[in-house]
Parts: sequence; C-alpha cells; structure tokens
Amino acid sequence: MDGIDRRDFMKSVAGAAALSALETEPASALESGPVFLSTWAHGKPANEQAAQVFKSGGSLLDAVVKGINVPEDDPKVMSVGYGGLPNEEGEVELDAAIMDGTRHRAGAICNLHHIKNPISVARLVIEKTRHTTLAGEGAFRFALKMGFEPMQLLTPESLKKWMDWKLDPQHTTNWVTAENHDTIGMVATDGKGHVVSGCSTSGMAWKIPGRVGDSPLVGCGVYADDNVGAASATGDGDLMTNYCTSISIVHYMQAGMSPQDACVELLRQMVKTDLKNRNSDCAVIAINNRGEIGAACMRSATRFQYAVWMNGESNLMDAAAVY
Ligand code: SD4
Repeated sequence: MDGIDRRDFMKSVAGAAALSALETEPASALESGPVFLSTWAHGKPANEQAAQVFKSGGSLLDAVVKGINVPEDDPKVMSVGYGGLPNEEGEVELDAAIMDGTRHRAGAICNLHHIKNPISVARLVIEKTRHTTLAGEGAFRFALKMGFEPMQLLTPESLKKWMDWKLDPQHTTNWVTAENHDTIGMVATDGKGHVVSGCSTSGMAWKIPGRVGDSPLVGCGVYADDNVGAASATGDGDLMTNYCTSISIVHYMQAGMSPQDACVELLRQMVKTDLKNRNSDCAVIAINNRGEIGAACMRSATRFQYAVWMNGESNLMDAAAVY
C-alpha cells in the first residue's frame, strides 16, 4: 500500500474489496481469515463481538448470532430488537433469519413479540425443529419453550416516538408509504470457505400489524451457500422482497461476478424493471467464499454505511451509491 493511506483507501467500497482480495492472495484461495461484514454503524460493535466469539472458539453461526445480539440488546438502536419502533398499534414485532451455507439450512422468525433476540430464536428453529420459518404466536410460544424470557420491548423513548406519531393528525402511515429503517444484516466467512448470513429487524416503523418485511425471508434478507458466498439486505423491504435480493446476488457471484459487481448488478436490475426504484432506499452487502466483500446502495440520500471486520481491524465505511 505504498504512498496510500490505508484508512482512506479502506473507506471506499472498491478499496475494501480490492484490499480484501489483495490481502487474501498469499493464502490458498479459500483461506482469507475470518471476515465479518454488517450493515449500518451498529454493525461495527456487532462485527467486533462476532469476531471475539469466533476467536474464542465459537462456530461461525454462534459468532453471527452473538454479533447480531449486540444491536438487538441495545435500546439506542431503534430499528432492531429491544427499543425497536413498534407497529401502528404500538406493539413491537420483530423479524430475523439466519442461514448456514454448509447445510444450506435457514431458520426464520416473523412477527415475534416480547422477545428481544429473534436471531437467537431463529437459530434454534434450525437446531431444534424440522421447520424453516415460525411466525406470530407460534414463534412466541416456541421461544418460551426454548427458555427465552418475555419482556416489554417498548422503551420510554420508543413509546414516546410512537405516541408522537399517533397523535400527529398529519402522520404518514404504511397504508401509503414507509419511513424509518436500519436493519442489521451480517454476512461472514470463517476464512476457510464457510459462509453464514444473518438479519434482524423491528421492520418498518408504524407498519400494519402482521406485516413481514424482507429480512426474515430466505433469499431476501439472508442467503448463504458455501459453494459461492452469502448476501444480506437492508432498506425498503416491501420493495426489495419482490427482487429476492440476497439469492439474486449469490447467483450473480456464482455466474462469476465479484461481490461488489453482484451488489451493483442487483440494484441495476431493480431500476431496469422500474425507473422509480432509483429513488428507493435499498442497500445490500455480500461476501464470497474467498472473503472478498461488496456493498452498495441505490442512492446517496440513503447514506448507507457498512462495517467490516477483517485481519483484526474493524472499520466503518461509506458505501458507493449506484444512482
Ligand atoms: C424491512 N428491510 O422490514 C427491513 C427494514 C430495513 O433498514 O432494512 N431497514 O423492510
């Protein structure tokens, strides 16, 4: 990296992807060392926790779950887990999914109430059941059976925001459009060709009760295949679900694209079908089984940031906007 400041270089998507490729060159193709890549600023402490769990001997699945638990537990993160903004009736409904690229097996939880760690519950759907997705009351009862403690997920801050919204006669509703987002998506590799994808969210604020976004849907919020790589997504899930974002990105990588090109291609395809999608809040991340990464968002107004942990370094970066 002669003559180039490493941090500045790393702050670009191209830089991160190229550096990842460069730094993984000397090892065999499937030995990059572990890499954790997450959406938004809250992805940085999540990655750091995941890396810690992995370094201490946890599996990659354990690491991704424990990493995602960090923003789920943090009441200041008002889009994930405890303190997440509620639906239009004031109830917090959480969605999450995790996919293991080795077993090609996912666990997903939709509309979970009163349990702050849906990603941990989703993991247990993989390990303890023959199902892939549990929703609503059934998901809640499953969580209780697995020993999770029910709790009030509204905080004074999220309750106040909901009441302010509710009492505003001009308030927008999701019967028309949506606002407020910041899901955590995390993709990771162990550096030996194994990949995992995880995603957790409280979904769109003020959503219609029962609404399920893209985050807990296999192929949308998560997709992982050790033969190729993994992807995750954040943004307008009502739109992105229609493009099966994560599986599409993994398929683009399978066809030979780099993770970065695959992320960009997905967003381009969305615009190809409908020009209005240029103005949407959509962002995606991807990793291949060699530890190379990609991240992109539709437009700069989204100000999408993503966090990368690799080679023992943890960084927060601005993603390139495609439009
Ligand atoms: C959803 N995709 O429920 C989620 C929200 C999100 O950043 O990602 N926000 O639609």
